[in-house]
Amino acid sequence: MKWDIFCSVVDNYGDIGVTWRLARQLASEQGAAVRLWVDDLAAFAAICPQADPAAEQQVVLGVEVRHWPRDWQAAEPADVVIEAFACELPPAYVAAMAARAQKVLWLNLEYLSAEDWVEGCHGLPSLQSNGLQKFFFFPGFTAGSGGLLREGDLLARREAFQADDAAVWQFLQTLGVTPVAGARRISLFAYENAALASWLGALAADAQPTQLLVPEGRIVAELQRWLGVTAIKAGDCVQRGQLQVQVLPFMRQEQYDLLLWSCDFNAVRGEDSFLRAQWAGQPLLWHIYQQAEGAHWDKLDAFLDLYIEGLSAEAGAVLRALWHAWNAGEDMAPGWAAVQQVWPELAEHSQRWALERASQADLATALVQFYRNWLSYAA
Ligand code: TRH
Repeated sequence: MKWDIFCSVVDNYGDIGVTWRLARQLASEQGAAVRLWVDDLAAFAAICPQADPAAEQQVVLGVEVRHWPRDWQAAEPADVVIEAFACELPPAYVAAMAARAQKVLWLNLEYLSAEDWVEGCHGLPSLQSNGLQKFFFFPGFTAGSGGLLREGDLLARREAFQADDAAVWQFLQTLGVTPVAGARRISLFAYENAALASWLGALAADAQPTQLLVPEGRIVAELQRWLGVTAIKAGDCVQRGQLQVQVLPFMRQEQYDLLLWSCDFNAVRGEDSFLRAQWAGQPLLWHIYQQAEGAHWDKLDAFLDLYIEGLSAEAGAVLRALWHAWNAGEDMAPGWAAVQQVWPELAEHSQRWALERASQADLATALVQFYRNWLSYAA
């Protein structure tokens, strides 16, 4: 079973983050021979530093990673071709797909969304001008969707890690973090956000101490402004009231997962970190990727509608208010105070949510199943 996955890095790390996880899982769990074509190897090397950003071709953790050059060089198409997030395949490659004696399954992997229409569109074919069919594959949170990226042993590994204080401590030490006794540990990964100052203010004034861990990235400039410092870099640690802020280096993707597992609360963004925070089984705060004409608000509320099922009306409303304030750049103080009142319920719910979603077939398994079904139909 040969797979080609094409990833065009639009901005940030979500496109490469998702396709890299998928490629690895298809190779390690599904026995697939995977080529991952990436047009921006520097973004790849940021989440996977053992990769060589200058190599046209390399094998990393069982995946053949290829630079996707502007001037496309002919390559034999695989059995299954995934274009991630509607990136446009090289026309010569598409022509080769059409000319291949053995049929090729062509899939467009879409962005993750909890919106209702996803189930209705998942798996639909679209006839292309060259006679090929392209299928739309939608990841999602419900049974009628393509499922969520989740390695087979993910929850077991996470549970074992979280149950082992020494492992958590040891991991944090590798990042240069010394846990603060009695403090709530929070990770922060977000886009620029006008709500940050009010949240930091609330944390600094809180009765309980907080240790805030911030991988270097787009939020750091606002962090500096609030702290009143001109430059803050990885390794720096600053105390304001009850809040200790530590900036961390941007880390390898596997380490970032461990960071999420090591925290009591995770502020995440985009698509991949958002999902990984759910698998961490801890309460989370989502900074959604902004879309034109505010289209992201429907996406945010669709997720919340699903996520708060099973929570009390009060806890659901509190969570929604907090997420809305964060995404609207509004005052976080009232929402953060309200969240403290329902914290145990939110914490328990986060565990349950992860377990329930894990009962669904994962995305890689669903893709392989889709291919098998297609084969029996195409034969
Ligand atoms: O980087 P993002 O903002 O990506 C976004 C979204 O995917 C969005 O949907 C898309 O349209 C846009 O890009 C173009 O956030 P996301 O999806 O969480 O991806 C971040 C990746 O970076 C994820 O795989 C985790 C990884 N990461 C590390 O490997 N190390 C780190 O230190 C951190 C903070 C993240």
